[in-house]
Amino acid sequence: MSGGITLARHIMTKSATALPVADLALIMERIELIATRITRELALAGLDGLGYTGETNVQGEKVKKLDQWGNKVFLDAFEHGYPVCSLISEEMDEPHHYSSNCRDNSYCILYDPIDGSSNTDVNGSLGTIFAVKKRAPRHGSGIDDILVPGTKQVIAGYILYGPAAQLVYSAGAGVDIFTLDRILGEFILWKENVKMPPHGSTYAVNQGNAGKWHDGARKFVAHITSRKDKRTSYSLRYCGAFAADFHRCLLEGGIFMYPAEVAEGGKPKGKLRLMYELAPLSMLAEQAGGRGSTGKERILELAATAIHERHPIYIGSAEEVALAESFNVEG
Ligand code: P6P
Repeated sequence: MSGGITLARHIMTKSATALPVADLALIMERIELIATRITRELALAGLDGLGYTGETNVQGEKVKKLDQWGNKVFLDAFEHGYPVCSLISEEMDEPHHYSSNCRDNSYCILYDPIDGSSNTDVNGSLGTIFAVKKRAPRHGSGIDDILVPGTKQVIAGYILYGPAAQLVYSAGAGVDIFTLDRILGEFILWKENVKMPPHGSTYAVNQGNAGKWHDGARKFVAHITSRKDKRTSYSLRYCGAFAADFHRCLLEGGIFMYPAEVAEGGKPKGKLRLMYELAPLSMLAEQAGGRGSTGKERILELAATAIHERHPIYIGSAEEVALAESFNVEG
């Protein structure tokens, strides 16, 4: 047990963070509020049946009421969320700005409020994924200062809503994990400076799409499941929520992949979004000693040209990601 070290208390002990600890504390206090509100809602969602709205989001995906509600939880929290002045969300076509929060040291938060929302209906795990980037002084109404590589992220994290609600984040000084004590209503330190095992024994992918991938991706999966020895006998673990599947890699090693689909009617860039899914989790992977790759290049070096752009992803233990790259998984 960590002796009940709260998130706020732990932040005060952080050093060598990518942003001033005072700004980190202000931002993470809002994240903690959001996480607590979503945890409470999910506990009831199964009763309220927060199913589909009948609309589709910018991704052309059916929007669940929960996705829209989760986005509003962020908008409400950051309306009084100085020093964050801009929000970019999977659920909004365009960025949202709170000019009253703009100062020389203001930030943009990029997020997927409810990741894996289709799991709601089957009481499965879901996540919230977020990243924070510093805005340029006097940045104006454009977002060129946000369309920069993931190496410029100052905070990255996710909340995993599973049997327990856990908040995982890094501000550039290691990865720390907190578990929600629902009685206290506080996130309590569970593990600090978490390191990802150099290799694991599971892989996570929607194998139903294998026929659409590059041949190298199929060959990679065939290799790690060819049962010749322990290192080619991986088990498939895939739950349909990126944060949940990544969390397994963080703690036990292994790899998560969502390849490009080059076959007719496939998703040519894969499904997951760079700015608020791949870049934050790749920062966490690297902070924990793992890697995040497109199959060809380091995710954190990619600068988005559009806020909802997608890329293929191979993320997890350093050895598995390197092995995948050696199979030319993306052609
Ligand atoms: P598929 C959820 O919709 C999500 O964005 C990720 O959380 C998850 O890893 C992936 O898509 C699942 O996609 O195509 O396997 O249903």
